Amino acid sequence: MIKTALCTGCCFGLNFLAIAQNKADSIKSRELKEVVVTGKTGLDSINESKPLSSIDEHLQKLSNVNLIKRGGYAWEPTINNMATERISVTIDGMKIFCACTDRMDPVTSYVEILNLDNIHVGSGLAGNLHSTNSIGGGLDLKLQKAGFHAQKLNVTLNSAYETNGNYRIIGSGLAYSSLKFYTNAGIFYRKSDDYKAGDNSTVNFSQFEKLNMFTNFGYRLSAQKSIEGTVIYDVASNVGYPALTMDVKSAKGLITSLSYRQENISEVFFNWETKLYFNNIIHVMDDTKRPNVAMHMDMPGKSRTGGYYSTLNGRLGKHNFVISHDSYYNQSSAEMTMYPKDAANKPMFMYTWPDIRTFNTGLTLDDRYIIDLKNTLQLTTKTSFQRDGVESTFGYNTLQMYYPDMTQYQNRGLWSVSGKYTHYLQDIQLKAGVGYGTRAPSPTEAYGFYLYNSFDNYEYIGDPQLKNESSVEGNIAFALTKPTYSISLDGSYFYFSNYIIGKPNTSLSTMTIGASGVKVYQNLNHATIFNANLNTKYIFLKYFHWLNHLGYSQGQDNKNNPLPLIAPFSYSTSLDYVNKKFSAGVDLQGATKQVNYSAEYGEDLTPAYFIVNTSVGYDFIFGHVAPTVKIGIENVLDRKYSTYADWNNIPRKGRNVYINLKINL
Ligand SMILES: [Cu+2]
Repeated sequence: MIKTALCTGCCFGLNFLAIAQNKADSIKSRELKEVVVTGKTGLDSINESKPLSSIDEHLQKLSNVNLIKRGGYAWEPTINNMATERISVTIDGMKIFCACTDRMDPVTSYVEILNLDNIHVGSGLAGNLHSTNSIGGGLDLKLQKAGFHAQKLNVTLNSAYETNGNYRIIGSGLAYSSLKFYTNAGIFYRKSDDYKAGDNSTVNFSQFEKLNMFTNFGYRLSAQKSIEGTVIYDVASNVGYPALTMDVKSAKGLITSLSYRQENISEVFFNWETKLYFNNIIHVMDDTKRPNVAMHMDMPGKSRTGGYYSTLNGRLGKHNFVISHDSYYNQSSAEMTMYPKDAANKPMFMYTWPDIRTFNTGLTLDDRYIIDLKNTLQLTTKTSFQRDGVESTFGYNTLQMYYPDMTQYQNRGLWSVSGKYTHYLQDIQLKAGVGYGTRAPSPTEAYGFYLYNSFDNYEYIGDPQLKNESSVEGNIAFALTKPTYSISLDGSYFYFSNYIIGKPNTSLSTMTIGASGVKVYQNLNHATIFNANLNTKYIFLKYFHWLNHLGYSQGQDNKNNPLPLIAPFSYSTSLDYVNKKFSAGVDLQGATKQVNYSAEYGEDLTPAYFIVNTSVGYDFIFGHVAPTVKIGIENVLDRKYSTYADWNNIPRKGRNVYINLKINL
């Protein structure tokens, strides 16, 4: 159902079929282009053990993606051990920014798995053509499009139940295609109570509820011209965050776009797409259900983004190129009102994001030069201009007390350049790349005001005068693909200058009761992050697939101390039996002890763990109706564990039995 595309410009880790495809395609230079762009490959419904898993559950299977968890819902994705401020997450190329100062609402939380055709994961500086301000990589969530084909209507009904948390999922999707018009539409609902950890203890405040409505349409104006549109409305309500001190009353996202597309424009230009988009995110936090709240707080946040991009694809001789221009304007604001217990005292009001405005406009050039059948060279560069500041006079005056010579708005120039060389030698593919890129401080890093971080128990203040962070990246990858087995190894190294991170400032006093102190974002002279992945696959007795993954990462600051939230050595192995209608699998996932943790940022030693999961699936056919049933047990051994990425060590789910049902009508 959902496919995962991994930019082969970065890492091989995910799927060996992609590499095999690359190999086959390398024979014809024309097809090579298409493969290198997205390395598109699939985890189709029969091969996926849990088709109605959340996007988060799906993402965590990917080689260089991890997820930071603060509860049962809306996990924060990281790429190459870099989180929201260093990566780009887009929906069909649209920029969307979270409305929560506590990172409760990553962009991935506003879509549903059934909305998606595939997820494009790009590693590093050249990760995603639509990304801005990203160093670690980009996730582009590609929406389902029925497309202009012969007339066809497809309706699916989906339902799932999970025992742990009494988790219910129901949804329906529709896809209609014709030569003139197509549409996709869907409605999806999830609701879970508190889940239980491995020792059968309930993790309080881990409940959630989510409703998602989605539609996409396309209309063909002529043989080569078409318009397309998207509307997504997503509401999460009563979402608990057991790792944080607050929950969410409601998180609403409205995401819209309209685009114009023209194909086969001339001999040189074959595709031109221009998209206008607007999205509005409204986030309301809630602490009224928590016991023993020292001081009740109201903390609403909102984020609105309007933007456009125009992308032209062309081919000239041995050059396959993309020219893209994009602009966006974002308004992020969040506030906090504290109500003292003694009603005689007045409520205190603060702008935590003082109506922050960001305008960014940039030009991307990408060229893939096919030197010959065995060698290609790709060069990508992006130059952008950014103007950001605080629109609220109240917020500006407050920040000025800390930075007397700050200006209300400021301009920044950003750029990145990267190159990648690929060599094909029979069954072997070799890649080597280098790059340099910069990013502007995020709204929190530049203008955040007394944002409490429950991880290290500090309050954070931004610095509008931070320098841009920059990084040099080097990466290599090797892949060997044979009909029955494959091996791939990849590594990336980032050397940061002016790395942005919060450091304690003892001259400032805290506002939150019980906080350890105040940290201010600063530029560290340098920092490094290293990632390596090994993947193997072996197919035997025709139907058995044995996959293995090993991952290792390291991150250090300028004093060789560990950076926070860097994954320890991790491993997974899975054995699947896949025969036309029947599939079954067992897998084991684990990590070693997190030795290199950052005590300074609130981390402690995370013990080693492993868990075992198992599943079976069958595709039935009853006349015109084709139900697919998947049943599985997660954490079969009911282990109580948490990983390095679990905020405040909240334990993960204990044993969970699930059933997924999908009916094609
Ligand atoms: Cu929030």
